[in-house]
Amino acid sequence: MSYGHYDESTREYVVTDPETPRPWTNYLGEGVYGGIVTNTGGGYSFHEDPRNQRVTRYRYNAIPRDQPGRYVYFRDAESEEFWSPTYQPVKADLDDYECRHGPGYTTIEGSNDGISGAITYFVPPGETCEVWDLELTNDSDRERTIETYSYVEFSFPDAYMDQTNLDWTGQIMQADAAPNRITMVSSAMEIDYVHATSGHPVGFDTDREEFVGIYEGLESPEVVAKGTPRDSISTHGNVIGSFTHEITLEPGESERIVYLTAPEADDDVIEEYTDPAAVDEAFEALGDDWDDYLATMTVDTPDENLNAMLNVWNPIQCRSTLYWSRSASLYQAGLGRGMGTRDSGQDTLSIVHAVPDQVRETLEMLWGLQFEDGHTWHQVYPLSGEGDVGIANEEPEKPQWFSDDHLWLVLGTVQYVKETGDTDFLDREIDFEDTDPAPVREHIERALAFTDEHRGKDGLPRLGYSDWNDTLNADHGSGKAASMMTGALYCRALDEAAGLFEHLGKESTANEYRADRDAMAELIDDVAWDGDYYMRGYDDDGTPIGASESEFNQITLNAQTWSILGGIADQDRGEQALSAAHDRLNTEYGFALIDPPYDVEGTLDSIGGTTTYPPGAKENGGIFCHAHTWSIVAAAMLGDGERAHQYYRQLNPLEHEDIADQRLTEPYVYSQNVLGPTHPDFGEASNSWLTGTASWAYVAGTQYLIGVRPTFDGLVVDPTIPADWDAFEVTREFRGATYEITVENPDSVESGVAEIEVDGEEIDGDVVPVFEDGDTHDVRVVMG
Ligand code: IFM
Repeated sequence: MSYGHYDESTREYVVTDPETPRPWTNYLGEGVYGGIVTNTGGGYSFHEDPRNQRVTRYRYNAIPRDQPGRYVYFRDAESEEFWSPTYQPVKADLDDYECRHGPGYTTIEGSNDGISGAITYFVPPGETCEVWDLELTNDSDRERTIETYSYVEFSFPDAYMDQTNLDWTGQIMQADAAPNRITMVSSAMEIDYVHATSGHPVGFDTDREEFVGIYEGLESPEVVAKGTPRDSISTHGNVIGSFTHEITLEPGESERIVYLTAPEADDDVIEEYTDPAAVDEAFEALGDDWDDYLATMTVDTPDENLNAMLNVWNPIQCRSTLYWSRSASLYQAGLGRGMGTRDSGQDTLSIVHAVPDQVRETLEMLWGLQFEDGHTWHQVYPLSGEGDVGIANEEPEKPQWFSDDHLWLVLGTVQYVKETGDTDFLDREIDFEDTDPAPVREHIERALAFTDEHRGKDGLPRLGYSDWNDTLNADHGSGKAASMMTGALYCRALDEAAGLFEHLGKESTANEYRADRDAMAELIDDVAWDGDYYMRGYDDDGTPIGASESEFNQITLNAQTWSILGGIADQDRGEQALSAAHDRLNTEYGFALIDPPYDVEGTLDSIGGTTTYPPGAKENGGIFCHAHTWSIVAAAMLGDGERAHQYYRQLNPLEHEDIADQRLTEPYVYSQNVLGPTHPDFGEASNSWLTGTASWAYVAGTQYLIGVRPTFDGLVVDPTIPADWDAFEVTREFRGATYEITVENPDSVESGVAEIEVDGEEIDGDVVPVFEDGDTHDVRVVMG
């Protein structure tokens, strides 16, 4: 069953049935003021920090799952019937319904008995407010009078307090109302949240209980049912913003009402964005901004679903993850997690060509979380800059550091320099948590040194609280627990750092890092090779994890993929390892993370969090989509275009449109996980939007399948594709020039480049040069 379709002409995902299997969401804003909006108008907003500056409220774990939201009720003055053009919250049948999720905006249109309402929600570029632009149309053949009632429910800024300390927050928040403007204020704190509107409201409400009624719900608020706004002023309790307009329309006539919600009552902003002309201008500016962003790389291949993802929805999702890390979605409540060092470090890898400044700022923030010894805080609250060990807090007796966090920052930083050529960034002085500031290059050196100096059994990197797998908590302090995956990540980071230092003319450091890389790669290849594939590491007793001798978890995906990504396996072992993973772990929906999953009574203390999940869920044998992306990269690195493409398609959400009832999550963005083959709900996905899957799926698609990768000296074009792709095109912006790339595949190969012409001239080697001239350059690549 499908609930909508992708519209290539508008780049929108069009939802045609309001009762999607889960609320299907979109993100508003450009990382400062942000919001989540669902296909029925649900969702919530925040300013800079979803935990500490929440603007509108969300009811966690409620039914329906997305309420409250940004609603406008319609009521026919004659029939006294009321409904929501967004379907929710009234849930009255609509004659027509359509939700169009586009880049940075959502439009929901619903009509009932000849009256249609279309609401477009967006955040004007550069502003700290959200606009709801409502157009009401009389499609019937008689004059109609419609009353409209907006509804927004404010949150106390500290979203955790808002849920837990009602005794306090419920007394200190009060409302004020002036014509066209409702504010939530507090005499104790500087709070000035506002809901404003255009036109001539005939009434308002600011008190939730007055508006809704104590024994009613949002589906049938008393004020709307009776058709009489109460002009209520909330002196305590729950503050809402609601304006009532009364609109009389002749047949065929339309009228617009604009609403604004913001965390501060700035007169100029309110005046500007309650003026429909200014709203039109802002919406156009938003479109231009997204056009520019999405134009930085486009592809035209024989796979239309891949095109749609790489050109539109995957970079949209990557922008949201770079803005909000894993903090606020319908799955992550925005209460307990700030930005993750590991998570945001990986988010910087994908769209650095499109938003280099933002990537640099993110890296600066993340390097500022590093300690003198080289490890970093695990997470940070962006507003306060306060770092934290995150989930390690729950088990203070275990190491309070993670073996991988700092290494992702090395990859992100080198990728930033390759993309931009900005080597000055390496000289930028950034604070440590516990010692004097030092240039970024020294932060890199300390990160690598930390891993070098913290070893477990056999000299593999010590595990710490966990590695990439948050739920592998096997390090209890004996010094034996170790991670092959961190070892492979370390190899990749050393290799990247060696290239960087060579580029800077620091040959001896580069050579040292190459030697360290070779030593670690040899060591892993020696101690972690299990006969047919690589094992995953050791627990605190030195017992192998993810090895053929194990009772559970005899093989793990990450050990196989990272043996290739880390440059450890040679071609033979790489093929063997990936084939073993394919045979043991691959399913129609992608790779399970481990097999067999742990199936134990209680939990296994020697492994930790993984064993708290039932078999087939999340890290315990679920299809971990983030980890699956590395199978695409690994297959491409082995030159296996058929497999790389097969694995890409297995993950692509648009390929799952027709099984939406099984899948549940949005078919236009990646989810974090899918329940695995041993789970009764095999195929059901969860945690869409804010996941490392987004960044790595984009890296896998653009840099490995399509094969366009930045280097210090230019762009490499090195595709790995299915043999039956006979040609494809790419447009890529790189260091101030546009590259129009045509790839031809006359011999139906899967990888290999025979010839490259740039502006009609054949070049030596495979690196297309840097031009920095603002011009467009034609690149012709012939595979063979
Ligand atoms: O790598 C982690 C990520 O940081 C948070 N979600 C789960 C992943 C795997 O454990």
